[in-house]
Amino acid sequence: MMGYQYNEQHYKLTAHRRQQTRMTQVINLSEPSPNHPALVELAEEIKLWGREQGFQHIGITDVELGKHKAHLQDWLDKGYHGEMQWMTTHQDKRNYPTELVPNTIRVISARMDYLPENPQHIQILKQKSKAYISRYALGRDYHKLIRKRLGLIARKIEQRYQTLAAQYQWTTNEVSQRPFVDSAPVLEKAFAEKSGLGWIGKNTLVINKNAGSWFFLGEILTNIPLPINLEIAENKCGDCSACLKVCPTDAFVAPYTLDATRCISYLTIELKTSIPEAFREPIGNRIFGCDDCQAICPWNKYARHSQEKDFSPRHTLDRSNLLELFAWSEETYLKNTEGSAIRRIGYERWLRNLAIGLGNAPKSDEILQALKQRLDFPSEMVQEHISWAIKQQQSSKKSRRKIKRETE
Ligand code: B12
Ligand code: SF4
Ligand code: SF4
Repeated sequence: MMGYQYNEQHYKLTAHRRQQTRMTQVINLSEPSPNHPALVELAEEIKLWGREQGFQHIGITDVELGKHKAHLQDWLDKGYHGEMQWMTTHQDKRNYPTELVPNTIRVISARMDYLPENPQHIQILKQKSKAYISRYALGRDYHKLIRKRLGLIARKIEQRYQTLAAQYQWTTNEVSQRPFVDSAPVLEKAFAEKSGLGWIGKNTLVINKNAGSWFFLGEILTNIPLPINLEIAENKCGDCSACLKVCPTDAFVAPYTLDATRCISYLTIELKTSIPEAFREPIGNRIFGCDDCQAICPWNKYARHSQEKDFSPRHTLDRSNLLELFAWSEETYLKNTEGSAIRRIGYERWLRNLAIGLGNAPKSDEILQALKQRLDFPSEMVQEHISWAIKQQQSSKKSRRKIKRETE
């Protein structure tokens, strides 16, 4: 804390000078206010530093979550989080960021685009012998990259703020900040919307009218009273409901509400156990995540391709054959997914997901043989999925590409 240094010399000043000094004391002891020109300038600098670090949009907001707290509670009460138990813990931290990082009063939200050049979603989804991997997971894991870049920005903010605090003799010169990406108890989409990065669409993702939704979010929680964004982006979903209709597993209970337990992203990435049979055919060749409710969104015609080299597809994962990936040994899997988000599901779930893809692939002896050869893999879950895939390969029934909630 910066304090005013009381000095005996003051007594020697004339009455006039003494009054002047008292006025200066008041100014010296002031708290920085969000409309202080130096903080307005700092907010602009943060946006510039964001661009330098590869972020396309930075916005600043306060910590009030309003309606989002109730929405989250309702979602959890209905069990839409499934096995994601971590969504039910630390609710105080999720609802009140100051419980996560003490003294937080602002959230600096950041957007980083990830769509690679020539994403070919539809082409790969249609070629059923190919593996479809969500376009966000083709390159380097975004968590480390974004957290590191946000950390660099946070350090710059701290240094600049401390210089300003000394210059203006603000009472608070201690900076408390932390960067977050994805896995922490932070309602990232709510803060992004409040920061002006876009609106939360019916598909529950944040959409920007000039950039679509193919981006990651990250944030810095800070105690610096920066000026906040006051303009929330207008919701431009209108009468559209394309995302709700396209979902292969009918995972949207209503616009803006997703039952995660039906979402292919949850089933292939989050779910650690067996994938319920009803969802296996609609999963098709999606072996890691799903992009359908984004790919269909008309606002994504404005999406920009990422310039980030680290997000470029590795090991041709954007267009690999299912059989080729199924042939990877655990060692190859670990080597080829090093530093990638795909690593987190582990080899067992990797094979589980690939077995579903192969069960849905065009009938072929090569696939049947490859499946049979793996039947001795030491995991009951994998064996059961392979057996299912073999049955599918041998069946003459046409696979269902979609299921509806009511028909279950
Ligand atoms: C849990 C989670 C999932 C779960 C659940 C998804 C979900 N919709 O909640 C699963 C595993 C299914 C998932 C999937 C995906 N995810 Co995800 N996921 C998260 C995570 C960790 C938490 C999200 C959360 O808080 N959910 C809780 C529920 C309650 O939120 P919600 O349904 O969106 O509801 C909010 C609002 O919509 C609103 N609301 C709720 N109900 C209603 C009702 C009405 C009427 C209204 C008006 C508003 C409203 O209030 C809620 C609270 O803000 C965030 C990271 C983070 N820490 O925030 C990433 C995050 C949301 N995921 C992300 C991504 C990229 C994906 C996928 C595209 C990945 C993929 N390709 O497979 C898919 C997309 C699926 C989809 N349509 O959402 C990005 C989204 C970026 C963006 N542009 O918005 C995030 C922000 C990660 C990141 N740091 O970039 N994800
Ligand atoms: S990611 Fe796929 S499965 Fe999940 S809600 Fe979107 S379209 Fe449905
Ligand atoms: S597809 Fe249509 S309804 Fe869905 S998020 Fe995009 S604009 Fe909104």
